[in-house]
This record gives sequence, structure tokens and C-alpha cells, in this order.
Amino acid sequence: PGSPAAPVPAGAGLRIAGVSPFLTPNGSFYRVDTALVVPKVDATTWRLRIHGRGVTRPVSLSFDDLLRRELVERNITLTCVSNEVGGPYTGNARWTGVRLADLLAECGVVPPSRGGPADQLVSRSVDGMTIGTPVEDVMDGRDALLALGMNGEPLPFDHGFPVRMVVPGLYGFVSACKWIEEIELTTFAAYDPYWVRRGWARRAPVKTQSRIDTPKSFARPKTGTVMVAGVAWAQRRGIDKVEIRVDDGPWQEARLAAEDSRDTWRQWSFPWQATKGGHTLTVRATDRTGAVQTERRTKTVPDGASGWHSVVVTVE
Ligand SMILES: Nc1nc2c(c(=O)[nH]1)N[C@H]1C(S)=C(S)[C@@H](COP(=O)(O)O)O[C@H]1N2
Ligand SMILES: [Mo]
Repeated sequence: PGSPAAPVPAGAGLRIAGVSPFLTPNGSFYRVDTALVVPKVDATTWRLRIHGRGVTRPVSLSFDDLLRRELVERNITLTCVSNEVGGPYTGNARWTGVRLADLLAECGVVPPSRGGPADQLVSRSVDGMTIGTPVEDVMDGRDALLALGMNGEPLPFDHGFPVRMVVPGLYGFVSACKWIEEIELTTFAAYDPYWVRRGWARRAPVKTQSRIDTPKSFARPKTGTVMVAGVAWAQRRGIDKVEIRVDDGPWQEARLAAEDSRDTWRQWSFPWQATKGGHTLTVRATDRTGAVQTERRTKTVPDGASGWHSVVVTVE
């Protein structure tokens, strides 16, 4: 990469047994898509077309065309809108790709805030998925990528080979088109993509969330110090605080691991002096806007689950 990712701070990974590693290995990265058979796209014949409203210079790019551009490498946490509170559909990877905003600008695309006629970017995959992303978000300076590498390897077939989109701060269903082959500039008024037609939101920024990775629910730890630990994420905003509550006790501050960037999740830990009996541990995060993760439980539909994650353990 011409623009490598900054080294991950030494303290970003806490090395506590049971905590999600800071970078999720490709083999254990969650997979969510509608493909019954994973597309196996031939990169030598693959092309990406960019066209539509306000595109004064439409293009059709080959894989080699992308490789000739400056490659950038960024750590970005990707989250699925269908992730329940405490669920597994979130992961953090080092993506390698090209800057989508630069490519769009070369095609003549201007964001709506500067008078551009398109407010929605619709990406289409070889398997017919359509995903709608705000043009403004893609062009506001964040690291929106057309990714072709994941954790130092070519993008795995399951994760969109040869090329997918990755946009920090937006749930995957409104940003992360795998096996992408077309980008059409249009408007939210003119077109509803796949999931929107099925009742999901048109716009879906990631909600501030936190998860207890260890201990697991129904664990039976011994009395004494039990390390409670997990991850918290609020892509684009960053995590400033994580707190733990034991049963109905006061909120107590957890120790935060070093932050890599506000677009990546952050590990945390809390040494709990566990006493005999049944206990409920609850976690909540505060993002850098000062907003405390809401207790209000919502379903995943239409724009992501909210609420606090709890685990119930029996201390022996
Ligand atoms: N072509 C295609 N791209 C897709 C999807 C899909 O079903 N088809 N699912 C989206 C959803 S809902 C999410 S959360 C992410 C998941 O990416 P991953 O499987 O690499 O974790 O991909 C997105 N891109
Ligand atoms: Mo998703």
C-alpha cells in the first residue's frame, strides 16, 4: 500500500483470554449475505462500471486499473444491522483498497452539499444485490474504500472477491457491497435497494454498542478476581468510556485498551471481585459525542438493535 495503516498501538489488544482479538482473522470474520452459492468471480475479466446522475465521465474499470491506483490500508470495524445486542455479527479487519471518493470525483461526481444531483450511490453485485449509500458520507473525508485485500490477503471469496465496498460508520447493508460490479449515482427518492424494499431503513449509521466477551452467560467462575472483558464500538465517533454494573449496583468504569482509530472497536476490561452466588453483569459504552449507549431495547429492524448487553453467571 502507498498509504499503509498506522501501526496498531501496543495497548490495543489486551491479551485477556476470551476477548475478541483486535483484528478478526479472515477465517472467523462473520459472513452475512443472501448468496446460496458464493460467487467465484474471475478477476481478469471483472469490471466495475460507474455511471448515473451527475457522472460527467462514466468509467469501466478493470482489476488492474484499480491496482495501478494508490492502495490504502485501513483498520475498519464492520457491523451488521441484524446483529442482536451481544451478537457476533461484527468484526474488525485491515482492509486494503482504493479511495472511493477520489474515483467518484474523477468521474465528475459532486456531493449533494456542494450542489451534486445524486444523493444515493447504489452498488450492484454480480449476484444481484443492491445496496444504497449516501453520496455525502462516501465523500466526506472518511476512509470509504473499494477494498481488494483483507488482513494482508486478497479478499476471500466469502467476503467479496475481487472487490467490495467498505465505508466506516455505516451498517453493511447500506455500505459494504461484496462482489461489486456497478456503481450507479441516483437519488433516495428515485430508487429503493434490496433491503429497503423489505422494510429496512434507507439510512443506517452504526449505533454505539458494547459487548461482554468473557465471562459467557451461564459460566461458573470461582470467587475472587474475575476478568470481565469485551469490545465496544461507535464507528466515526469513537469510544470514550465503558462501564460495568454488577446486579443493581453502581456503574463502575472499565479500563479501556488503547484506541487504534475511532473507526475501530475498542477492547475494555474490568477486574471484578466476584462473590459467591448468581450475578448479572451489564455493560454500557459512552461515545466521543458524550452520548451514553441507550438502555432502550429495540429490534434489529429497521436500523439496528439498541440496548445493554448482560450476562448471567454463577460464582462458585
Ligand atoms: N453482494 C452482497 N453484498 C453484501 C451482502 C449481500 O447479501 N450480498 N450483505 C451485506 C451485509 S448485510 C453485510 S453486514 C456485509 C457483511 O460482510 P461480510 O460477509 O464480509 O462480513 O456485507 C454486505 N454486502
Ligand atoms: Mo448486514
